[in-house]
Amino acid sequence: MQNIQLKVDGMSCGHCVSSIEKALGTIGAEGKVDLASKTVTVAFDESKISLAAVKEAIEDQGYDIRA
Ligand SMILES: [Cu+2]
Repeated sequence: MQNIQLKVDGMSCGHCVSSIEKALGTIGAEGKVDLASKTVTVAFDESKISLAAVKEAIEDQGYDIRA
């Protein structure tokens, strides 16, 4: 398991939290959103899921990844 933290712009409420966490769950990753620090912590198996796919899942929901 790989654990990464991404800075994500545009998250503001519980809906954002659930849509991002759900989108990550859909690709088999486990996401945890922290609104206060605007970060998403993602745990995923890098042998099955690429970092690009993780980022894409978040961006597809309409959010911008800063780092
Ligand atoms: Cu929201």
